[in-house]
Amino acid sequence: MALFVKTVALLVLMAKFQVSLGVMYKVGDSAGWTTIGNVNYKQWAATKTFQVGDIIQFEYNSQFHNVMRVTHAMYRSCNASVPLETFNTGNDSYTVKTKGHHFFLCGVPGHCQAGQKVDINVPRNLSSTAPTPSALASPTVPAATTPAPTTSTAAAPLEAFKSGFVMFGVLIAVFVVSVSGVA
Ligand SMILES: *[C@@H]1O[C@H](CO)[C@@H](O)[C@H](O)[C@H]1NC(C)=O
Ligand SMILES: *[C@@H]1O[C@H](CO)[C@@H](O)[C@H](O)[C@H]1NC(C)=O
Ligand SMILES: *[C@@H]1O[C@H](CO)[C@@H](O)[C@H](O)[C@H]1NC(C)=O
Ligand SMILES: [Cu+2]
Repeated sequence: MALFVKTVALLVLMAKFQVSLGVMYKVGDSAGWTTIGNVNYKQWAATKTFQVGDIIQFEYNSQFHNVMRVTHAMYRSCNASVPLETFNTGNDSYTVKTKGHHFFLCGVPGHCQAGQKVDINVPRNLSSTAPTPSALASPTVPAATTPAPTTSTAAAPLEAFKSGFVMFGVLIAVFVVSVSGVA
């Protein structure tokens, strides 16, 4: 029983902090990571709300491109000489582990200058309104106040799903507390 309670408690915590809810974003959507078609990666990123745990997927022809994670200065100047990380499989997944900016460019000469660069920014503020874990101790906390749906972005159904998931976690917590109270 104790293990069960711990497991459920962990699940609830994960739900609250949305640890397991990473979203996969394919850079450039169907165009992928390329210099063809003048994909506007700045615009692509601007329409997303990135969070820690999200997976950024770069799909490209590895004969022609690569992916380098770089500093802000290198990103700005398209300097690929000392990348922080290099990926070159043609299907690379980068898991966002920290808030803030994550800068990527293609290290093939000329490509970054042509616009093959992207800034994945996880706002440092985003989760500051997240409820504290005290909901576990007092399950009656009305955690179901759904985040105000933003304008018609594609992320809206996801937000609804997430808040639903959090609510589910709180329900489980209520259940566990009542069950363990009896036991
Ligand atoms: C690129 O960045 C490295 C490291 O900061 C620096 O040593 C080098 O001079 C830069 N190259 C150019 C062309 O700016
Ligand atoms: C790339 O990898 C993802 C999983 O990480 C997979 O879903 C996708 O089908 C792969 N794409 C290609 C072209 O192999
Ligand atoms: C962070 O929060 C402060 C105050 O809560 C706000 O003024 C600022 O605009 C926020 N920054 C971002 C990047 O959302
Ligand atoms: Cu390239």
